[in-house]
Amino acid sequence: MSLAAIVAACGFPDPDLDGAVTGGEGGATSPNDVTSSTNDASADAAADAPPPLVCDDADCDCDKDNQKKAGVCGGQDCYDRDPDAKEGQTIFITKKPPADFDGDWDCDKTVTKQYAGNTGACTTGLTKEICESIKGFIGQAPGCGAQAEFRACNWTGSSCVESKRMEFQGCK
Ligand SMILES: [Ca+2]
Ligand SMILES: [Ca+2]
Repeated sequence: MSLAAIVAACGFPDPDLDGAVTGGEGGATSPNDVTSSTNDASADAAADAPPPLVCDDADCDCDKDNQKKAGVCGGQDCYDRDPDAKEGQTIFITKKPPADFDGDWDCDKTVTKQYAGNTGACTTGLTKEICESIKGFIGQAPGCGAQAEFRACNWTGSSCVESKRMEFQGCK
């Protein structure tokens, strides 16, 4: 009897075809690309690094630094979760290494810190050359990516003058 009616009542997929054109005319993003040129001299990208990449074991270059990872892939990249870590890295990296990485950013199997600690004072009577070579942390050298008080000596033409600042320890 009313079987057909029941099937009819239940069986219709809702043909909601009206919503085909959604969202209007391809959202034109504002061309006012405000590339802020506020010259921030203190914009050293240190401190908190982004979390390490999540990688597939089969991916031989997960961080896309153009070096295959060491081990199974036979490459030179000692840490394939961050493109800053690669063989031949020339600069000292001042961000904190991730928990599973020691800061050997150039993959030469040794963590080299950029600056030493217990740096000598900018005393009078130094030559220009020696004065300008004094640069380092005032106390103990902090760990990779950590910050501490830093001293640099500058030659003014006649004397050796100290400048202090907070500085991040670079490593490679
Ligand atoms: Ca890498
Ligand atoms: Ca190294």
